[in-house]
Amino acid sequence: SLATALSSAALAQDISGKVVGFSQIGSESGWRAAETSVTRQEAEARGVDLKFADAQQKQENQIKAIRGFIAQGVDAILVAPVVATGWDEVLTEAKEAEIPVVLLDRGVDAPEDLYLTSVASDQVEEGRVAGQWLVDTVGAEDCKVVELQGTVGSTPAINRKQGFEEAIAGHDNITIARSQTGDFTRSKGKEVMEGFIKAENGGADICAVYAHNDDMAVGAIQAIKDAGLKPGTDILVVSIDAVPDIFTAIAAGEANATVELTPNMAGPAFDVLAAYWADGTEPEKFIITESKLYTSADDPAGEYERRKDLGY
Ligand code: GZL
Repeated sequence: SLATALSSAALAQDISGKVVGFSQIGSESGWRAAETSVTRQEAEARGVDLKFADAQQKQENQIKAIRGFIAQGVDAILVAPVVATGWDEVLTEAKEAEIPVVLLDRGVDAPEDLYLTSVASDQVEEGRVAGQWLVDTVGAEDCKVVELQGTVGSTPAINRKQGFEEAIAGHDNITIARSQTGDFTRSKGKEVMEGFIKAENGGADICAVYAHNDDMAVGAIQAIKDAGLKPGTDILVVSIDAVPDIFTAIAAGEANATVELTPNMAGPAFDVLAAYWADGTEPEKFIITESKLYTSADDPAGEYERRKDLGY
């Protein structure tokens, strides 16, 4: 399992018995559920006592949880910050309590000395990879795109929009006609796509949907089918996360491309914490995970098998 992929350095620095608080956003997407599952596995493999708090996507619940961890005197705090702003005060309280904070999978607009490190993908690059796939696929053909954005104010939503726009800039045949948040969920993604279809001639004028995560893409696929259109051919589908269900859709020809986001942000987090606890080693401030493109040419059925047991 992922837990056996421990780096030798991490194994060398025994951190069993450490208590780590984890302020998780919630379970808005399959990817988030997998991140939680893998984090529990990585903690268990290291003998770390993980205190888990689910915020139901509310920042105030995350702030409350972090204050609780500080009061408990935990050895470190992991935070997946639901939005980018509003963290300075609570992160300062953690710093004053000398409790290291590691950010997972999203960033914050706060001074970098308020957290030990951030483990995340380059979300602008994810958007670029998705946009470049569309540029390469449509060539000179006109292509009207509709965009399902992630959670408003979150770094993935801001950055994935920026990256996609960078990739299609200079290709005037590709335009983003409509863009709205689906909050990273299947249900909202389906609902917003239904609105886009109604507004665009029953979907006949839509060439592609770009979804900031696979869950919204899966919702959009259902809306496209309900409208009597073929997802993957009448309307191209490109998204991000590489969850098992998007590989099922790609194998069926109902989705076209996804950009991988590893759910294992906790492994690198525990590795740098082990070094920090051992001798105060300060890690690099940003640990960037890989963003790999997958299409129907990349054994989607096999990729489904490789991911199906990771807790999505
Ligand atoms: C991105 C992460 C996003 C995923 C979504 O790093 O924060 O949040 O892409 C999840 O699936 O909801």
